[in-house]
Amino acid sequence: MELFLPKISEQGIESLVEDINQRGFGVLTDYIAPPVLEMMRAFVNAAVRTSGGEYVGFNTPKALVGSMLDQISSSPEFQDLLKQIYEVGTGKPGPEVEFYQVLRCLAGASGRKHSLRFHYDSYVVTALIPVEIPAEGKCGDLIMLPNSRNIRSSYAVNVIDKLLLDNALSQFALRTLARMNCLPLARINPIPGNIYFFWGYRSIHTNEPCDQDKVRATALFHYVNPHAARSLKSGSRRPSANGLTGIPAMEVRRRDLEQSSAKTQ
Ligand SMILES: O=C(O)CCC(=O)C(=O)O
Ligand SMILES: [Fe+2]
Repeated sequence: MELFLPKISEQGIESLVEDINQRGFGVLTDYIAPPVLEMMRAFVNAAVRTSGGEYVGFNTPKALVGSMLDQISSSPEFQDLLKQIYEVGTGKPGPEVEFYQVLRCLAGASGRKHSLRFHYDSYVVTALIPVEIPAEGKCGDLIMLPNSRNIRSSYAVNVIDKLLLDNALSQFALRTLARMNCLPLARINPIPGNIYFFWGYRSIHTNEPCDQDKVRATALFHYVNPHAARSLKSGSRRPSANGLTGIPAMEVRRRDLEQSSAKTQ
């Protein structure tokens, strides 16, 4: 199927960036055409069936062939969109680098392990395409403390930020405060068809769990790791050969901590 993505005007990009800066996220409605969304859903449903109704994740374009998500990341319009958001948001030229692309399918009891893990992404721009979101009950909102840090000039400071967040005490405190409504959280109830953008590197964020008998699938596109050169030197993990991330949550967090990515290798 041919992929058609709407072209976003310069003004459209500017208002997206303003939204990301002001309220934590920007959204383009009806960005993904219904037949394309159907193909993504068919891919997700087949993957969840194969995994016996449990969590499954993918993190390479190769593993996503047939889902249309590989075509999105290689689309010049889409690449340009993220590049422009980066450029308007940071005032720096957007480098020609590939996205670090992930598809996460939350399902079954294991879906919980992949929820409520507050983190910073390793990449400046995060684009999120909701593929399958439960229509009722707990649907797994994305919650965030928008723009809670700046882009660190030093890799070491970035690691310290992550260590301060990636420990049982901080995670417990954030979960408790979030439950008590004591945090200035931005909340996204993602609507399939739309695409959402936020500064993943700068914002503490996570998804809430969804009901175990439902599927919640989101595709993520990450752009520009500010510490890519440093991450390369420190040696990063490669995604598995088949791009299937069956990664236990701890490893996802370690992956983030180590700044490893498909892109930097
Ligand atoms: O699935 C989501 O809503 C967010 C996932 C996320 O933050 C990530 O994979 O880095
Ligand atoms: Fe994230």
